[in-house]
Amino acid sequence: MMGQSYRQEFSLESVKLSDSFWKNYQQLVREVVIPYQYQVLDDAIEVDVQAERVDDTLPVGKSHALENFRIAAGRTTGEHFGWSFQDSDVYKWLEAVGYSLQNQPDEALEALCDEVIELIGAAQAKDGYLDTYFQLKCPELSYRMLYFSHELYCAGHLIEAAIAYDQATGKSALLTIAKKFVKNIQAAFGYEAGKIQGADGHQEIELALVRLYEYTQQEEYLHLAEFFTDVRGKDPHFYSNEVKRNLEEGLSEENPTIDAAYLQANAQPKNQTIAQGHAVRMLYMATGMAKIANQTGDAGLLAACERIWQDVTKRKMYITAGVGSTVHGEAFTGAYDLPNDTMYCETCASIALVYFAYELFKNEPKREYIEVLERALYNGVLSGASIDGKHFFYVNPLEVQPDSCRNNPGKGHVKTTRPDWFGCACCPPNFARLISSLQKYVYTQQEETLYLNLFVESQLTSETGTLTQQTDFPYENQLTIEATGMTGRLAIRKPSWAAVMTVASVNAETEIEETADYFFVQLEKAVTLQVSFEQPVLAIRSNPKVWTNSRKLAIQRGPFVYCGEGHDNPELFSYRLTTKDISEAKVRSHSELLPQTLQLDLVASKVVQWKDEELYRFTETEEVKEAAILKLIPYHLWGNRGENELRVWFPEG
Ligand code: FUB
Ligand code: ZN
Repeated sequence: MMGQSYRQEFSLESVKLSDSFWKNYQQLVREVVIPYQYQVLDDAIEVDVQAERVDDTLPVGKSHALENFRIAAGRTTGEHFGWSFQDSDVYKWLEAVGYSLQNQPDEALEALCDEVIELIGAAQAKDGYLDTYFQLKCPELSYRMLYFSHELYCAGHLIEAAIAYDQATGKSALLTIAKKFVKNIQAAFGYEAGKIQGADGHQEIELALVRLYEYTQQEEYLHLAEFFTDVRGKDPHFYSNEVKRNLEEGLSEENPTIDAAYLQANAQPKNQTIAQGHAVRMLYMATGMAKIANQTGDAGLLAACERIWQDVTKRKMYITAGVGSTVHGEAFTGAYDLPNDTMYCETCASIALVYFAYELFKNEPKREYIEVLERALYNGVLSGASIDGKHFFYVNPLEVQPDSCRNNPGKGHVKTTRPDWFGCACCPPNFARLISSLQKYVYTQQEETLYLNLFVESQLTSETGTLTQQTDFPYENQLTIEATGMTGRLAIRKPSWAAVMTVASVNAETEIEETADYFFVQLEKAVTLQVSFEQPVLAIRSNPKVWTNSRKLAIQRGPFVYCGEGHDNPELFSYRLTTKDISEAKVRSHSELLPQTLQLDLVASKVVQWKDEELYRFTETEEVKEAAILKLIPYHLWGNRGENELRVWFPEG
């Protein structure tokens, strides 16, 4: 069952992007985000490094990520600074560079990476172990605090970086370092007597090991991924026993209460039924499970993935594809609990949802996976970075009232503008690695069917031929697809936001079959297809069980969820609107944000303001309203024009 070639993910090299929307983002990552992030990781520029939430004990002020490696390598002296997973910031940056170099070679950048890789190699212990936090602070606790340590999480990011860099440059130094670390892990973990029978508190290595297997075809890596996925939750007391043992042996004085469900370790993953606990961990775990199932055909694991998927997307996901409803543990909460102003919606969690959706799609090509993937990409992921590429959101709110964020400690994590950097900097380089590998998600081969998942101007070169997509989507409503030398059939997704979608062949007689979700087109001959659709402005309602959105409407056009900002709409919280206002919205160009941005103007209404000293009234039965224009922009662009109010869900009326 290994290496099923009929489920094919295309390499970055085989898909060339020319799309104006995404190419601009990739260019931003290449020209601004990557150099900026290096300078931050190297502490070479003055930046305001903020805590991701209100907690005076969190590391702030600097990154120190590269310096930690220098100290571990013995090239300088000092103490480790930052989170136990600070190393992963460097690995994720390297991974982003690996993809970027695949898109566009850059000798100077490659030389810089080679230096960083040499440094990482120098920091690695002789036995392959590599984690600057434990090496510098408490070597006696390595692999003994898995509930907290992130050693294997970092190893996972190292593996992913190593693959990307090897693909880009053919240079295997980082891969050699990663494999050496894996050997060390293999020697320490496993079902064999004397080995540790537990997994990292933060999943990541599982999905990375499957990627390493895919890249090297060495089955030992897949087996290790299976081990970590199987052992998790087998003994629900594994992590609390770890704590007890360290206390008994005098190795640590830490005595935290372990919540196995928070660590998704209360049951084995194959038996899990809901999305619970830390959101990113949950979704990285589910991605790993889906990747294993894709390689082994493990139906039980896939069924568990599907249960988790249903729980996330039918009960716990925001309209922006943000997930994680609470700052407390950066976690999922209960079904339909989707507060818009205290939520977490970490950028990494939406990125993880993209990964999970894509792996499920590779297992079974259902449109719903790509629908969520697209929703996340254009909304909850893109909102993670500013258009200048140097500011980032960790938490992505759907409703912001700046005064309330300042004064209400329950909203201390909700930043009103994107900071330069975070003490916990997981999101910015995660953003960079996803954007620079975006073309991976555009096409997927499933047996004889080539799926066109995303409307992105690009050229795919397959083993037999080429397929090009020409379009100025999302700014225009058509695609021209040309296929030559291709075999099988093409499946063109019918996005649920599209109306009146048609596909016609303009040069050859070819069979086109339409289903509810796809157009299927035979590709035996060279064919040119004209695809057209409309992008109506759509009103969205939540399931009535989402109490916070009761009698509220959100607005979407094409893949973009729209939002209002105080900058364009003073007294933003006074607006009311109807489905008719939404359907009659005028689409016009917006001049301040990204080129070609489309703004929506709605003739809505606005509640007439009361006198300031009045807080409540007995007598009023109807709100007194006046007509007012509500100007909306794509959600991902909010917060680029200074601090101001934000709203996605508007009261109906
Ligand atoms: O713990 C590592 C990363 O930092 C997580 O994925 C994020 O949620 C943040 O806590
Ligand atoms: Zn993050």
